[in-house]
Amino acid sequence: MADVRQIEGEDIPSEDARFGIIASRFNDEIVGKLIDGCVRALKERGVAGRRITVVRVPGAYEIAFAARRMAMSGDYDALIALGAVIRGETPHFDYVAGECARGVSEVSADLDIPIAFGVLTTESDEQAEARAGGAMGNKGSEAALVAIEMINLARELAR
Ligand code: INI
Repeated sequence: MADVRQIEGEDIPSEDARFGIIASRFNDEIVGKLIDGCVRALKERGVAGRRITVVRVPGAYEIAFAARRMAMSGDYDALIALGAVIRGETPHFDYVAGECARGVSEVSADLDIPIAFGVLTTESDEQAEARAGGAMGNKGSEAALVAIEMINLARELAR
């Protein structure tokens, strides 16, 4: 590997990077923790609050629509999708979770913008809690780091 060219996005955000978070209200207790973890992780790495926008939507199914409008605005360098789809609560879990993921990746590809996917899809409340600041970490914070890295990578690859 020593003789190959490797390109990786840095984990330090550039001062001008702008982040848009789309977060669903369904399972708000969980999603609130994802938002807190995400915003905290961005701020800890030096991102100013004025460079972070949080848009709320009713459920995970609506995330892609808001993400598309935000991407179309040109106001963001990366988006972060946050939500919680819990199987125990819905017979249409697979539709909501599947369409959310499909919609978000379509927006990313169609509008050429990195989108970090921090939407939990779990079997139970307990599994979701564990990933929202519990034993399995905070997927909102992890998504923030992904967004930082992907903005830097996108800039590297655009050169
Ligand atoms: N939305 C979620 O974000 N998580 C869920 O677990 C969920 N369940 O259980 O149904 C859910 N449903 C709502 C859905 O996202 C839409 O808001 C709704 O279908 C209206 O379009």
